[in-house]
Amino acid sequence: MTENAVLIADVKNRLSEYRFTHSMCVAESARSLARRYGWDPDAAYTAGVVHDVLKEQDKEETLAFFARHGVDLTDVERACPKLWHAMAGELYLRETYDLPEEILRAVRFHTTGRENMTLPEKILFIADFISADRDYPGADAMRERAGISLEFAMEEGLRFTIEELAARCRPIHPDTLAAYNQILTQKTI
Ligand code: DGI
Ligand code: FE
Ligand code: FE
Repeated sequence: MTENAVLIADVKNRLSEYRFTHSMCVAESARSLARRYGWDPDAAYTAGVVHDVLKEQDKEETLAFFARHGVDLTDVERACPKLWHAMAGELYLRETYDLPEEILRAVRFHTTGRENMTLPEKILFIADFISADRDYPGADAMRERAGISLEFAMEEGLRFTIEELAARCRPIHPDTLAAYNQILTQKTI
């Protein structure tokens, strides 16, 4: 597996200081969730470091990158550039580094979530909501939920995302809805 120092240098090079700090904070929160819920803390840290690696890449460049890789975006995906960095990030990391599949998948689904999320996918998804740099209203409530169960935090995070998108008349990706529906219908607390 590629050393963190190499990954951190790449991420630092590609992101503004603000977003680099965010990435390092997500790495810390992913590591602590991994310790709490039983994933490899080092893998979780790495996933946090790289999760937003292409977040600031130009839209045109990202579309060209998709075209080169034969990625066919759905209508919703084409309409939502905010979703691109997760899909493109996975592809970029896959072709550039030797990272475990579980990290690549966690990056791929960190923005939308999906049905049947794995533990690493859930951990990165929640780590992104509760990292130390997050100060939205409700951030502390999310941190508390994350200490109770990942699903309890996922429910709130997905509801928050869906409500905000609907309020702004934005399309909601089917994976986001599938994650939300599954969390609600399989709810145990
Ligand atoms: O990259 P970050 O800002 O750290 O966080 P993120 O990868 O969770 O991206 C959050 C953004 O993505 C936020 O503006 C909402 C948007 N988003 C998340 N799920 C969906 C979505 N946008 C659309 N249109 N549809 C979704 O299902
Ligand atoms: Fe992101
Ligand atoms: Fe992020």
